[in-house]
Amino acid sequence: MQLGILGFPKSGKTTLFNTLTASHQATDKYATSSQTNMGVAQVRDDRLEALRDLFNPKRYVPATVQYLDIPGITKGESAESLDLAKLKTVDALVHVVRAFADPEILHPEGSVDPARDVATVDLELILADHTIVETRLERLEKATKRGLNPEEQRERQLLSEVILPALEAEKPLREIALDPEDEKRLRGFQLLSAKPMLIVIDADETRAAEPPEAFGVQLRPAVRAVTVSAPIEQEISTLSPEEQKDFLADLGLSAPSLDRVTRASYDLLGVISFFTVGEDEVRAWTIRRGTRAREAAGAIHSDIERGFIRAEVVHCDDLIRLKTMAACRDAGLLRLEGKEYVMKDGDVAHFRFNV
Ligand SMILES: Nc1nc2c(ncn2[C@@H]2O[C@H](COP(=O)(O)OP(=O)(O)OP(=O)(O)O)[C@@H](O)[C@H]2O)c(=O)[nH]1
Ligand SMILES: [Mg+2]
Repeated sequence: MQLGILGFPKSGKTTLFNTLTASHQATDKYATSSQTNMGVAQVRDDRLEALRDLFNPKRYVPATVQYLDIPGITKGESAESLDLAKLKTVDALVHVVRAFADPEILHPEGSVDPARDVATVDLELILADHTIVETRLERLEKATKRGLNPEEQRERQLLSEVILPALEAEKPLREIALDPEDEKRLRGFQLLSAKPMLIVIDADETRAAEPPEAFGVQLRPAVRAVTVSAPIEQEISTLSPEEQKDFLADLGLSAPSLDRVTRASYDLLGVISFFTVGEDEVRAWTIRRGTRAREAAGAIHSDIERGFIRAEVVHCDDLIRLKTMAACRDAGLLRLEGKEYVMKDGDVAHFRFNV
């Protein structure tokens, strides 16, 4: 799972990236970065930590999310932007919006205005998509002479009757409901405005606990938003857990941004975790919401999916409460589930298979 961080220059992208991925990439008040960074963030999960404390495993493996941090985008250049093109393959976008005041750091638009920046960046994504869709339509138009096959005809209809009009109405494609077939058709184009988006408001320390709405940012469909103070969060991430708690409480926050951003990213992508436990390893696995047991087993190994017999499943809340698998079995909470079972967030599973 990969998320791409984008936004205007000097909005705090790399500061946030460093905190999320425990990296040390350069951030600067004046010089504009031209570097793309990639890093991995662990998704902190209280439930998995409780399981670790129960099993004391040799290996502890939390879920991870990958972040890509690209240089700031320039208004009006999105269609040709090579940096923006790097985000084609990501699963979701993280738009870092500047809300902090600092007279030394120039905003390319001349003033700090989060709602305007959200709209402007959306428009840039729409323009980049528009270019791709138009190019494809021109190609299909040319091909009509030789005759289009049914799939190409359907694609042309989708692009010219649904997608292009939406883009021309300046509507991000993530807001368009498509049937699964068309969604699949569209996925091949890797359009940016079709990707779910997390808006991260980078605010002054004194406003870090305020909701995004307090900055005038209206939430549209398929968008989530959180407020952080990126430099403060970076400081917090260097503290011990106890010190963190005090610091956060002073700011009126319940959890570090690292956790809030990775959690929101996770929710945005419609993914959940299931866990495997044992003396060797306690581990989280990431699957799409709605995944069935057999396919979930494939997240661990394709052999387990192929040879799937059944899953032994207990919810982590029950296991954490009763402490051992045996106690869960005695209480009738350890269930045998077949391949069609829809996995739930927080399930602890053991798969029986035969290859
Ligand atoms: N006062 C203040 N400064 C911030 C905040 N967030 C980031 N900065 C500063 O803004 C400057 C730019 O931060 P970066 O994280 O490099 O911004 P960026 O968006 O990655 O910049 P580019 O990659 O060059 O577009 C740095 O000096 C940061 O310390 C904030 O919330 N408050
Ligand atoms: Mg940067």
